[in-house]
Amino acid sequence: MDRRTFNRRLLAGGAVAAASLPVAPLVSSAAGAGADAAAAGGPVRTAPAGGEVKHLRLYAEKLPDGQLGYGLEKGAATVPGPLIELNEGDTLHVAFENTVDVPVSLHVHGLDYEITDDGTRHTRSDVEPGGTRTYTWRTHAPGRREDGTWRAGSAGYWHYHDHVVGTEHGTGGIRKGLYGPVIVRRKGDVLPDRTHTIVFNDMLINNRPAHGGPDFEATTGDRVEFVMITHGEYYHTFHLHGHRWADNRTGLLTGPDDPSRVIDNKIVGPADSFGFQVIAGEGVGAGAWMYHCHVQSHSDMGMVGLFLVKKPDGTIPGHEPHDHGGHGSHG
Ligand SMILES: [Cu+2]
Repeated sequence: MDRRTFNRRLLAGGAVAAASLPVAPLVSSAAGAGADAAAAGGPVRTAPAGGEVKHLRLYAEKLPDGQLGYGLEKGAATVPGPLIELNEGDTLHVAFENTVDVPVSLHVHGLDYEITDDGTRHTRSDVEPGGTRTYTWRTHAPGRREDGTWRAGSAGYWHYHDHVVGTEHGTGGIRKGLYGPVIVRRKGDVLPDRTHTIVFNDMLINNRPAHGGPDFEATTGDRVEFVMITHGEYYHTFHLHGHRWADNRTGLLTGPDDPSRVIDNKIVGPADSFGFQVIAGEGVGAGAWMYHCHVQSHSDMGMVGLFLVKKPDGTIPGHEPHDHGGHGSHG
Protein backbone atom coordinates (compact mmCIF):
# COMPACT_ATOMS: atom_id res chain seq x y z
CA MET A 1 0.00 0.00 0.00
CA ASP A 2 1.43 3.36 -0.96
CA ARG A 3 1.63 6.34 1.31
CA ARG A 4 -1.41 8.12 -0.12
CA THR A 5 -3.56 5.09 0.41
CA PHE A 6 -2.12 4.74 3.87
CA ASN A 7 -3.11 8.28 4.73
CA ARG A 8 -6.57 7.86 3.27
CA ARG A 9 -6.95 4.87 5.52
CA LEU A 10 -5.92 6.96 8.47
CA LEU A 11 -8.37 9.68 7.55
CA ALA A 12 -11.20 7.29 6.85
CA GLY A 13 -10.62 5.19 9.91
CA GLY A 14 -9.88 7.97 12.33
CA ALA A 15 -8.67 7.08 15.75
CA VAL A 16 -9.39 3.39 15.44
CA ALA A 17 -7.20 3.06 12.39
CA ALA A 18 -4.43 4.92 14.13
CA ALA A 19 -4.60 2.54 17.02
CA SER A 20 -4.61 -0.51 14.76
CA LEU A 21 -1.56 -0.04 12.62
CA PRO A 22 0.12 -3.13 11.27
CA VAL A 23 3.80 -3.21 12.04
CA ALA A 24 6.64 -2.13 9.81
CA PRO A 25 10.07 -0.69 10.54
CA LEU A 26 10.23 2.68 12.29
CA VAL A 27 6.67 3.76 11.67
CA SER A 28 3.83 1.46 10.95
CA SER A 29 2.69 1.53 7.37
CA ALA A 30 -0.34 -0.34 6.29
CA ALA A 31 -0.07 -3.80 4.83
CA GLY A 32 -2.65 -6.39 3.96
CA ALA A 33 -4.29 -7.94 6.98
CA GLY A 34 -1.44 -10.06 8.21
CA ALA A 35 -0.40 -10.83 4.66
CA ASP A 36 3.25 -10.14 5.35
CA ALA A 37 3.34 -11.93 8.63
CA ALA A 38 3.80 -15.45 9.83
CA ALA A 39 0.85 -16.81 11.76
CA ALA A 40 1.49 -18.59 15.04
CA GLY A 41 3.01 -21.94 14.22
CA GLY A 42 4.96 -20.49 11.33
CA PRO A 43 8.47 -19.17 11.74
CA VAL A 44 8.54 -16.05 13.87
CA ARG A 45 10.18 -12.91 12.59
CA THR A 46 12.64 -11.22 14.91
CA ALA A 47 14.00 -7.72 15.32
CA PRO A 48 17.34 -6.92 13.67
CA ALA A 49 20.25 -5.21 15.36
CA GLY A 50 19.91 -1.42 15.48
CA GLY A 51 22.46 1.24 14.68
CA GLU A 52 20.62 3.11 11.95
CA VAL A 53 20.07 6.84 11.77
CA LYS A 54 16.43 7.46 10.97
CA HIS A 55 14.40 10.54 10.11
CA LEU A 56 10.76 11.26 10.65
CA ARG A 57 8.44 14.22 10.10
CA LEU A 58 5.77 14.71 12.71
CA TYR A 59 3.01 17.32 12.83
CA ALA A 60 0.85 18.59 15.67
CA GLU A 61 -2.63 19.47 14.46
CA LYS A 62 -6.05 20.46 15.67
CA LEU A 63 -8.60 17.80 14.80
CA PRO A 64 -12.10 18.63 13.51
CA ASP A 65 -13.66 17.79 16.88
CA GLY A 66 -11.36 20.21 18.73
CA GLN A 67 -8.96 17.58 20.03
CA LEU A 68 -5.25 17.72 19.21
CA GLY A 69 -3.19 15.00 17.57
CA TYR A 70 0.20 14.08 16.17
CA GLY A 71 0.46 12.84 12.58
CA LEU A 72 3.03 11.82 9.99
CA GLU A 73 1.63 14.20 7.38
CA LYS A 74 -0.54 17.29 7.42
CA GLY A 75 -4.19 16.30 7.66
CA ALA A 76 -3.32 12.87 9.03
CA ALA A 77 -3.14 13.48 12.77
CA THR A 78 -4.70 10.86 14.99
CA VAL A 79 -5.27 10.05 18.67
CA PRO A 80 -3.15 8.24 19.72
CA GLY A 81 -0.35 9.54 17.51
CA PRO A 82 1.55 7.21 15.16
CA LEU A 83 3.49 4.25 16.49
CA ILE A 84 7.23 4.89 16.35
CA GLU A 85 9.41 1.77 16.30
CA LEU A 86 13.15 1.65 16.78
CA ASN A 87 15.78 -1.02 17.39
CA GLU A 88 18.36 -0.62 20.15
CA GLY A 89 21.23 1.43 18.77
CA ASP A 90 19.08 3.49 16.42
CA THR A 91 19.05 7.27 16.43
CA LEU A 92 15.89 9.10 15.39
CA HIS A 93 15.69 12.72 14.26
CA VAL A 94 12.11 13.94 14.48
CA ALA A 95 11.43 17.08 12.45
CA PHE A 96 8.41 18.34 14.33
CA GLU A 97 6.12 21.03 12.89
CA ASN A 98 3.51 22.75 15.02
CA THR A 99 0.40 23.72 13.03
CA VAL A 100 -1.60 24.48 16.18
CA ASP A 101 -2.23 28.05 17.40
CA VAL A 102 -0.43 27.54 20.73
CA PRO A 103 3.10 26.25 21.48
CA VAL A 104 3.37 22.46 21.41
CA SER A 105 6.27 20.12 22.20
CA LEU A 106 7.43 16.54 22.01
CA HIS A 107 8.68 14.77 25.13
CA VAL A 108 9.63 11.09 25.05
CA HIS A 109 9.92 8.51 27.80
CA GLY A 110 12.61 5.83 28.00
CA LEU A 111 14.94 7.01 25.26
CA ASP A 112 18.19 8.99 25.42
CA TYR A 113 17.98 12.71 24.65
CA GLU A 114 19.99 15.75 25.61
CA ILE A 115 18.54 18.28 28.02
CA THR A 116 17.93 20.67 25.14
CA ASP A 117 15.54 18.11 23.58
CA ASP A 118 13.36 17.29 26.57
CA GLY A 119 10.35 19.16 25.19
CA THR A 120 9.75 21.50 28.10
CA ARG A 121 9.31 25.23 28.25
CA HIS A 122 12.09 25.71 30.77
CA THR A 123 14.65 24.35 28.29
CA ARG A 124 12.93 26.31 25.50
CA SER A 125 12.43 23.09 23.58
CA ASP A 126 8.81 23.70 22.70
CA VAL A 127 7.73 24.88 19.25
CA GLU A 128 5.85 28.11 18.55
CA PRO A 129 2.80 28.08 16.28
CA GLY A 130 3.98 27.60 12.70
CA GLY A 131 7.46 26.61 13.83
CA THR A 132 9.56 23.51 13.21
CA ARG A 133 12.17 21.92 15.43
CA THR A 134 14.15 18.70 15.23
CA TYR A 135 14.26 16.51 18.32
CA THR A 136 16.93 13.82 18.48
CA TRP A 137 16.24 10.59 20.32
CA ARG A 138 18.95 7.96 20.73
CA THR A 139 18.78 4.38 21.95
CA HIS A 140 21.40 1.92 23.12
CA ALA A 141 21.85 -1.79 23.67
CA PRO A 142 22.55 -3.09 27.18
CA GLY A 143 26.15 -3.60 28.22
CA ARG A 144 28.70 -3.55 30.96
CA ARG A 145 30.03 -0.24 32.20
CA GLU A 146 33.73 0.25 32.81
CA ASP A 147 33.04 -0.08 36.54
CA GLY A 148 31.62 -3.55 35.98
CA THR A 149 27.99 -2.69 36.62
CA TRP A 150 25.30 -3.48 34.11
CA ARG A 151 23.67 -0.75 32.09
CA ALA A 152 20.12 -1.41 30.91
CA GLY A 153 19.32 -1.12 27.23
CA SER A 154 16.63 1.12 25.78
CA ALA A 155 14.31 -1.68 24.71
CA GLY A 156 10.79 -1.32 26.02
CA TYR A 157 7.27 -0.08 25.48
CA TRP A 158 7.50 3.68 25.82
CA HIS A 159 5.57 6.75 24.75
CA TYR A 160 5.78 10.40 23.76
CA HIS A 161 3.54 13.35 24.61
CA ASP A 162 3.26 17.13 24.64
CA HIS A 163 4.75 18.89 27.69
CA VAL A 164 3.59 22.52 27.27
CA VAL A 165 -0.06 22.88 26.21
CA GLY A 166 -2.28 24.20 28.99
CA THR A 167 0.34 23.99 31.76
CA GLU A 168 4.10 23.59 32.18
CA HIS A 169 3.43 19.85 32.20
CA GLY A 170 1.32 19.59 29.07
CA THR A 171 -1.77 18.72 31.05
CA GLY A 172 -4.03 20.30 28.46
CA GLY A 173 -2.18 18.79 25.51
CA ILE A 174 -2.30 15.28 26.92
CA ARG A 175 -5.96 15.66 27.81
CA LYS A 176 -6.76 16.70 24.23
CA GLY A 177 -4.85 13.81 22.62
CA LEU A 178 -1.20 14.75 22.15
CA TYR A 179 0.32 11.37 22.98
CA GLY A 180 1.53 8.28 21.17
CA PRO A 181 3.45 5.00 21.50
CA VAL A 182 7.15 4.23 21.04
CA ILE A 183 8.53 0.69 20.91
CA VAL A 184 12.25 0.03 21.13
CA ARG A 185 13.13 -3.56 20.27
CA ARG A 186 16.18 -5.61 21.13
CA LYS A 187 17.90 -7.73 18.50
CA GLY A 188 16.09 -11.05 18.45
CA ASP A 189 12.80 -9.80 19.93
CA VAL A 190 9.83 -11.58 18.41
CA LEU A 191 7.94 -9.32 16.01
CA PRO A 192 4.13 -9.31 16.03
CA ASP A 193 1.77 -9.51 13.07
CA ARG A 194 0.21 -6.24 14.19
CA THR A 195 0.28 -3.76 17.03
CA HIS A 196 -2.61 -1.97 18.74
CA THR A 197 -2.34 0.95 21.13
CA ILE A 198 -4.68 1.35 24.10
CA VAL A 199 -4.44 4.56 26.12
CA PHE A 200 -6.42 5.06 29.31
CA ASN A 201 -6.64 8.86 29.47
CA ASP A 202 -8.70 10.04 32.41
CA MET A 203 -11.92 8.04 32.00
CA LEU A 204 -11.62 7.55 28.24
CA ILE A 205 -9.79 5.08 26.01
CA ASN A 206 -7.86 6.74 23.16
CA ASN A 207 -9.97 9.88 23.80
CA ARG A 208 -13.04 8.18 22.33
CA PRO A 209 -16.51 8.55 23.81
CA ALA A 210 -17.31 6.33 26.80
CA HIS A 211 -18.60 2.91 25.73
CA GLY A 212 -17.05 3.66 22.32
CA GLY A 213 -14.25 1.15 22.17
CA PRO A 214 -11.90 1.15 20.34
CA ASP A 215 -12.30 -2.42 19.11
CA PHE A 216 -9.46 -4.35 17.51
CA GLU A 217 -9.77 -7.17 14.98
CA ALA A 218 -7.64 -10.28 14.57
CA THR A 219 -7.96 -13.81 13.26
CA THR A 220 -7.30 -16.82 15.49
CA GLY A 221 -3.59 -17.55 15.48
CA ASP A 222 -2.46 -14.00 14.76
CA ARG A 223 0.40 -12.76 16.91
CA VAL A 224 -1.05 -9.51 18.25
CA GLU A 225 0.87 -6.93 20.23
CA PHE A 226 -0.73 -4.40 22.55
CA VAL A 227 0.91 -1.23 23.82
CA MET A 228 -0.91 0.02 26.91
CA ILE A 229 -0.33 3.59 28.10
CA THR A 230 -2.03 5.55 30.85
CA HIS A 231 -2.48 9.32 31.16
CA GLY A 232 -4.53 11.73 33.17
CA GLU A 233 -5.70 11.88 36.75
CA TYR A 234 -6.58 8.33 37.73
CA TYR A 235 -5.20 4.90 38.48
CA HIS A 236 -6.73 2.00 36.57
CA THR A 237 -6.42 -1.76 36.15
CA PHE A 238 -6.04 -3.06 32.61
CA HIS A 239 -7.72 -6.42 32.05
CA LEU A 240 -8.06 -8.55 28.90
CA HIS A 241 -10.42 -11.50 28.71
CA GLY A 242 -9.24 -14.96 27.65
CA HIS A 243 -5.59 -14.04 27.13
CA ARG A 244 -2.59 -13.68 29.44
CA TRP A 245 0.90 -12.27 29.26
CA ALA A 246 4.15 -12.22 31.22
CA ASP A 247 4.79 -9.22 33.45
CA ASN A 248 8.22 -8.45 32.00
CA ARG A 249 9.82 -6.32 29.27
CA THR A 250 8.30 -8.10 26.28
CA GLY A 251 5.24 -9.74 27.81
CA LEU A 252 6.60 -13.08 26.58
CA LEU A 253 8.24 -15.87 28.56
CA THR A 254 11.72 -16.73 27.36
CA GLY A 255 11.42 -20.42 28.32
CA PRO A 256 10.15 -22.90 30.89
CA ASP A 257 12.34 -21.43 33.66
CA ASP A 258 11.47 -17.77 33.10
CA PRO A 259 10.29 -16.66 36.56
CA SER A 260 8.13 -13.79 35.25
CA ARG A 261 4.65 -13.80 36.67
CA VAL A 262 1.88 -14.51 34.17
CA ILE A 263 -1.03 -12.10 34.49
CA ASP A 264 -4.22 -10.93 32.78
CA ASN A 265 -4.71 -7.79 34.85
CA LYS A 266 -2.31 -4.96 35.68
CA ILE A 267 -2.46 -1.82 37.81
CA VAL A 268 -1.53 1.27 35.80
CA GLY A 269 -1.10 4.93 36.69
CA PRO A 270 -0.43 8.16 34.81
CA ALA A 271 2.49 7.91 32.31
CA ASP A 272 2.90 4.17 32.85
CA SER A 273 3.39 2.09 29.73
CA PHE A 274 3.84 -1.58 29.05
CA GLY A 275 3.24 -4.01 26.23
CA PHE A 276 2.80 -7.64 25.45
CA GLN A 277 1.95 -10.10 22.70
CA VAL A 278 -0.78 -12.71 22.60
CA ILE A 279 -1.75 -15.38 20.09
CA ALA A 280 -5.32 -14.39 19.28
CA GLY A 281 -7.77 -16.98 20.63
CA GLU A 282 -5.03 -19.40 21.68
CA GLY A 283 -6.60 -22.26 23.60
CA VAL A 284 -9.91 -20.41 23.76
CA GLY A 285 -10.95 -19.77 20.18
CA ALA A 286 -12.62 -16.93 18.35
CA GLY A 287 -14.85 -14.49 20.17
CA ALA A 288 -15.56 -10.90 21.06
CA TRP A 289 -13.07 -10.76 23.93
CA MET A 290 -13.59 -7.79 26.18
CA TYR A 291 -10.81 -5.61 27.50
CA HIS A 292 -11.54 -2.98 30.11
CA CYS A 293 -10.49 -1.09 33.18
CA HIS A 294 -11.33 -3.38 36.08
CA VAL A 295 -12.05 -0.58 38.56
CA GLN A 296 -15.75 -1.41 38.60
CA SER A 297 -17.10 2.13 38.43
CA HIS A 298 -14.72 2.84 35.57
CA SER A 299 -15.84 -0.16 33.51
CA ASP A 300 -19.46 0.75 34.24
CA MET A 301 -18.78 4.27 32.99
CA GLY A 302 -17.56 2.90 29.67
CA MET A 303 -13.83 2.13 29.86
CA VAL A 304 -14.31 -0.97 27.74
CA GLY A 305 -13.56 -2.22 24.24
CA LEU A 306 -13.43 -5.48 22.32
CA PHE A 307 -10.66 -7.67 20.97
CA LEU A 308 -12.59 -9.18 18.06
CA VAL A 309 -10.96 -12.51 17.27
CA LYS A 310 -12.43 -14.00 14.09
CA LYS A 311 -12.41 -17.54 12.85
CA PRO A 312 -10.50 -18.02 9.58
CA ASP A 313 -13.87 -17.75 7.77
CA GLY A 314 -14.28 -14.25 9.22
CA THR A 315 -17.09 -15.01 11.66
CA ILE A 316 -17.12 -14.36 15.40
CA PRO A 317 -19.28 -16.82 17.31
CA GLY A 318 -21.96 -15.21 19.46
CA HIS A 319 -21.06 -11.67 18.44
CA GLU A 320 -23.56 -9.14 17.20
CA PRO A 321 -21.69 -6.17 15.71
CA HIS A 322 -21.77 -3.10 17.98
CA ASP A 323 -22.57 -5.35 20.91
CA HIS A 324 -20.36 -4.25 23.78
CA GLY A 325 -22.80 -2.14 25.68
CA GLY A 326 -21.77 0.80 23.61
CA HIS A 327 -21.73 2.33 20.20
CA GLY A 328 -18.17 1.94 19.04
CA SER A 329 -17.20 1.09 15.54
CA HIS A 330 -14.18 -0.98 14.73
CA GLY A 331 -11.61 -0.70 11.98
CU1 LIG B 1 -10.08 2.79 35.51
